[in-house]
Amino acid sequence: MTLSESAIGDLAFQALDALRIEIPSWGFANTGTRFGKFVQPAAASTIEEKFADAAEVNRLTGATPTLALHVLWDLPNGLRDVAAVRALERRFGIRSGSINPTLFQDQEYKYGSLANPSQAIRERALQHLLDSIEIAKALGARDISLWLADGSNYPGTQSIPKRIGWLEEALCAAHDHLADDQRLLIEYKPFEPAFYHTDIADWGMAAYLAHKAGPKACVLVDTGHHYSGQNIEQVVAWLLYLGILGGFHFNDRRYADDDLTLGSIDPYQVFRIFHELHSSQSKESSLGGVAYMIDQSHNLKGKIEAMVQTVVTAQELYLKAALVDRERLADLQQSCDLVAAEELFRGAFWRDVRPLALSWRAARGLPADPLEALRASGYVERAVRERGGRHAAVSSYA
Ligand code: AFD
Ligand code: MN
Ligand code: MN
Repeated sequence: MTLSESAIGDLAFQALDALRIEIPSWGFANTGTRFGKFVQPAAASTIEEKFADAAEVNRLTGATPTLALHVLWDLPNGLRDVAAVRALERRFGIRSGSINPTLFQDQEYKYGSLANPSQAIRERALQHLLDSIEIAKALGARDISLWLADGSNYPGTQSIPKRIGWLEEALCAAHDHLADDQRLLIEYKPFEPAFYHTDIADWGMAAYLAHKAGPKACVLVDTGHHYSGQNIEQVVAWLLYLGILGGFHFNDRRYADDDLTLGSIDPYQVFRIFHELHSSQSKESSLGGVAYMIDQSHNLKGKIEAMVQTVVTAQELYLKAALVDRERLADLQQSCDLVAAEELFRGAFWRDVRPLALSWRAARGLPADPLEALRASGYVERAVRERGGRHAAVSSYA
């Protein structure tokens, strides 16, 4: 028995009401590649502008109430900046989201931070992590989202096992510092900026370190942090099964950690990832515990336009996956009715959910087409006028 039209409508509204996606402060600021940066006149350069941009994305999409912050970049004075951030939260109606320590740009982290051979540098890095946890407590932020660039560039230049030991020590100390309602999300990445070994290079390493650190540690899956051909939805299924999936950094990749717009290269993979999440929900695991976060900062696309694009794409793919008839699929899987199972699964991917999204937006008082509404709002043009003097004029829609 297939899903009725009214059941589909109800499921669609439930899915879109439930989907909350965190946007990154760094996604609104000028960034670039190691080959250079093309500055944008509308780019944000203050935390106030980042909150303003986040509020605009939330006004347009209705799905992005929290803003991920990067310590040092967004809170250069640490705890002393918390009051100002709180005021911005109230002013723009956007809450602080995950707190991201910054352990990869200071000169002394050249040979690593928490896994640096120098005990003094390891201690300094750990202190920054503990300070970041304190900032998260002061902001009422649940998640500390940790990515380390630690690694090495040449064989034989570092002891991998010693670095594992130093990471265990640091992450156990950090875990003990967490409040009861906080979590430490450990992100993995196969390479870059380290090009021979990265200390936390895959989900197994991150899962081990999370297990070692304690029950409030979990794994963060950045969808761009996998080798070509890797079955990411299988990793997601394993982490859900183990109960240690903390969340995602959404973006897309063609070759490496390209931070392209989610779904721009492989939307079917995003659909398959969301299917694993919806399926785990049917196993009473708490989907609410999984943090959906975007990690992108476009060099060429207009910053706010690209963020709206990512959110709308995530909503559509999440909705497609929500409408898989999972009961029927389970029966077909059980009976190994391969083609029928595949046709049901990929048929859900090919369903055009834009009419359902449109009626949800209408029901929630949101613009029918968030991208068009952004263009019609003149928000970017105002930002260019207010901020553009800082940079060479480059059209943000070029
Ligand atoms: C870079 C890293 C990693 C991290 C992000 C924010 O590759 O994804 O989460 O910066 O610090 O993209
Ligand atoms: Mn990331
Ligand atoms: Mn990345």
